[in-house]
Amino acid sequence: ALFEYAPAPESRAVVDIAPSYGLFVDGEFREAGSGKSFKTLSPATEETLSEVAYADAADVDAAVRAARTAFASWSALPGAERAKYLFRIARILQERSRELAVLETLDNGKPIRETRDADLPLVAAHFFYYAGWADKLSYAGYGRDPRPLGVAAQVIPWNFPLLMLAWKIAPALATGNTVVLKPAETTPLSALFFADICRQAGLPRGVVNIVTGDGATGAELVAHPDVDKVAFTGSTGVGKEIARTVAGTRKKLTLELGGKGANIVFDDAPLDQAVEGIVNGIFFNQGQVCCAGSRLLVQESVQDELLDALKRRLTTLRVGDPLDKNTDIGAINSAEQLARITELAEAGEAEGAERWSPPCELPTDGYWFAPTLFTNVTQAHRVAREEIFGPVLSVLSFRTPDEAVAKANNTPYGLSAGIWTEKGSRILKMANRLRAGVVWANTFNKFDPASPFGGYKESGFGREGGRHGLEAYLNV
Ligand code: TXE
Repeated sequence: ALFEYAPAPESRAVVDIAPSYGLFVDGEFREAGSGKSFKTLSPATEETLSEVAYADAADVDAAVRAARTAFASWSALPGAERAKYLFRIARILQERSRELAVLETLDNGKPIRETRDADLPLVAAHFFYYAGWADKLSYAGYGRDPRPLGVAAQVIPWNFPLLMLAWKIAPALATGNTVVLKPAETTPLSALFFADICRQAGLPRGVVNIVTGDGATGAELVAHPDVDKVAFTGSTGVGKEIARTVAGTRKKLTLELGGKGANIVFDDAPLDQAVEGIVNGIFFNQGQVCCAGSRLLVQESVQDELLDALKRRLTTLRVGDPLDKNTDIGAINSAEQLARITELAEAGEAEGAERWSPPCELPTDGYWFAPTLFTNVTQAHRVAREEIFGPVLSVLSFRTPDEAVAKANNTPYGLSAGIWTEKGSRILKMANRLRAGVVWANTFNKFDPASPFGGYKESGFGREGGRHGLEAYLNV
């Protein structure tokens, strides 16, 4: 080991994971009709955490029916009444945040430092934020009696299980819709704990339903004829498939898909600060972030200096036990994801890019990938074009702002970008020319529920968060 340090593991005992879980339909947990189930495991150790019910078409149908029945009374509630439930949920999320942070870290593999300081605070903030909207929709110009869409089918990924749930469920409930949500197959547990929180908050039965399962379960849900709205976050391929399913139906659709964000560093940037932003941009959540700054565009005159500083910083990152409070980089979420990252990194080498990682010992059990830097990258390389969704940074250089814009925009995606410069005027000019839904300046991966988030181009359409996030769930 490069550094000697005392491990400071968070206590696993703060969370009580049952050996098995049912689906959450119409306010209660129940077995899948078929009796089928699947295992969810800890990606850091490969130990089984629990056995979870597998929903098929009949279970999905029961959940959609429950949501439809609940819609009549939920949508008729005064906004102030819906707000009370959302505030209550937000407070319970805060009260149970330590338990939920440990749970999320166990099921997902991400460091406890992140679930504790980023995921959970943002989850609660999202419910507080939309609770505040529930009784103010008419003032916001959505009419005296704003019209919810009906039953929302929501399919979410594994990289931010509880946060993506919050982004989906909070605005849907605030506007009077009811929900059937399907969490990802590798991270179903926090959604099931959330179901328990709904019960604890006294949320009327059927307003929130959770169906656990895989892609086939998601496809059943999206195709269900009594769904009014589909909201999806996940891979671009599945997003396109869902768009085809929904085409020609009455269903409204929002998609939040992949990205290949550029972090652009100009020669006048405070380089130490930029290094921290670059590290946060690509190694937060092991790089499994749709808006990750996975391409570094650095101005040629400072390239050597910046790369030296960046490499020094990478050698200080601690990779290992996600429950250790000192850990910076945890486990990759699944064997499949690890295989995808490995394949793309190997393609980078085969295509002639130069691969570098700091010396680090990876645990033997579980799914791990060392922080990785690719230099000598051209725009044609796969590591510069494809979403890797792992702790892998591809470095390109530029000379002029025009060249930086052209390279940053040279991607089918358009979710995020970062600019590092002391010049305010340059920030504004660049931000206007970057085809990305969010542009950070002298920072990266900053989120706020009041700020709309979403993509250009193949990163999807529709916005989540902010006032714009309401429009995805209302007939305006
Ligand atoms: O995603 P999927 P995967 C990207 C990232 C990653 C790649 C593959 O590049 O390497 O996608 O990840 C459900 N109809 N992102 O395979 O399959 C599935 O059960 C309806 C970016 O895990 O898209 C899960 O709940 N639903 C991304 C959810 O879709 C279907 C986050 C996401 O899984 C379905 C995740 C179908 N036909 C991956 N097939 C981001 N934008 O943040 C699967 N699902």
